Amino acid sequence: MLRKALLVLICVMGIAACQPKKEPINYPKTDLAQSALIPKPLDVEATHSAFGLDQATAIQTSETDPQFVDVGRFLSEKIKIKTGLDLPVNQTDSENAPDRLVLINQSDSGDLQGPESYLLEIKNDSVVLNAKTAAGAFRGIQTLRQLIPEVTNDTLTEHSMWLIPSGKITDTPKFEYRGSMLDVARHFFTVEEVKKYLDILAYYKYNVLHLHLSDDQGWRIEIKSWPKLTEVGGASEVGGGPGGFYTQEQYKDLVAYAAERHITIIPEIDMPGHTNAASLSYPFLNGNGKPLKSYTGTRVGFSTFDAQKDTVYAFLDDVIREVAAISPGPYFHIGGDESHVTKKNDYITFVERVEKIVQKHGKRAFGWNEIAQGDIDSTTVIHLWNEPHSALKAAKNGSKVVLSPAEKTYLDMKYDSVSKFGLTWAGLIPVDVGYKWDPETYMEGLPRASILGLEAPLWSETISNSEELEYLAFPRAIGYAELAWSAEEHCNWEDYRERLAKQVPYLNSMKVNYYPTKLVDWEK
Ligand code: TNX
Repeated sequence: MLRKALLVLICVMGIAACQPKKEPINYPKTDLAQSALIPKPLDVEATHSAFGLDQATAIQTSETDPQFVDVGRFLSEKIKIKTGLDLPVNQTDSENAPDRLVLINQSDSGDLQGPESYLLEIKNDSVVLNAKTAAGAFRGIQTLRQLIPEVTNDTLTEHSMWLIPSGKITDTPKFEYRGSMLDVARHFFTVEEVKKYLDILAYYKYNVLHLHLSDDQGWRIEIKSWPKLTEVGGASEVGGGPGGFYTQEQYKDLVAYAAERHITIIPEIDMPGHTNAASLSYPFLNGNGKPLKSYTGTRVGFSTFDAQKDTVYAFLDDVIREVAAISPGPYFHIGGDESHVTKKNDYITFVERVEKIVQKHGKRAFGWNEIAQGDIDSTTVIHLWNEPHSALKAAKNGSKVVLSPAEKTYLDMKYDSVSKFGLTWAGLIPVDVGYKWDPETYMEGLPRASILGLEAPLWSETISNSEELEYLAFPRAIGYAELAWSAEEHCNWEDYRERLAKQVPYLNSMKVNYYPTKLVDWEK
């Protein structure tokens, strides 16, 4: 392996030594700083030449961490889809030395600030990506993917060559948590639909997908010890459709697919309210004293678990144990929102007991801001959506806060009065309004150190398939990717809207049904 590494090094330092008499390529002038990268990187230095990606290019990765090899393979696959080039990964040998190399190195350089930081150096004959972790390398290759042009320049050589502008990019995220949420409870979304959403999130450097797995209208995750949750509770959705659920195998497949993209899935079982489907499956859970019926409307706040029964907590111990066992991420979201028919004392008792169950199963609890009414642990994360004062209270006690203010980040709010899908209770959120705010100063009095990150939730009362999901999510989710990653001084609407316009080829290649807002001059 050492010999191979040495060979690669020699090749990079002097391609001429390995490949005698190759004419140097006369690269045109470029400007890396003008590239339409989203999220905008921390620092970009252009060197005004180019790297020529072509069939004589090979990918070489660190091999000590197998995840770096996976990153190399992921890049090769995406290059193949975009250009048709089939670049070998870690197959360099002396007879077949490549002309140009993409190197993906594990590095401990002090220039790399955090686990997701990366340095990308693009020269004539090499692209060198350095990162401390495979997650950092994965974020770096998204930048590289975005830099590969749609069109080739075949006037330079007799074959097709994709010119990548040269220079150096130093990049690191603003927030460690950059998420979106998908409500698969109001309407069910299939494994394939969720995978497509994950693909697009990964391209814009998201690292969390929060799945809202249960609500009044449906229960979406198989629980082996309580099978009626999906048999009964999974068979409905808003509007009377068939519903659906993920088997544990399917959920594990989603978790693994997300992990390949360095995205963590955070499961949410919403409680004690939003629980009609669970109580319909097992009526002893019900605490609202009313007869149970399947619910396919869109009202909230009418259901509750019985917070005083030990059997309810024994049930929840099973549910949390089973879901936690197939969710490798650090968090378990317990919901906690809009429990309007749970008595305040019962609500507090409930949250405090469930938080302990989550911890017993090795996870940190996470909940909508209402849970701060309880005496919650400082390791529990508060998910702000509508009540800044409760998030502030929890932050004072040491909790981290994830920001999802409805008026700014709710992907299910309509863009404007003619939007086809969406709700309006938190206001209209046109693409510029969703982008033009500063998450670091949004909540007065909340110290920067208390902010874990940003999440854009997509509730699904008004949408039921990928096309409708994409209409609401895009392009807004691309803007939240930038607000969550890029330094505040780089978040500039005029500059962003030009870069957003240039996402059309990618969005079209993915067949994304984005909303073509008139606020952006979309590239034809
Ligand atoms: C409020 S935000 C809810 C959801 C709805 C959403 C619709 C939150 C924690 N609860 O139950 O689906 O509004 O926009």
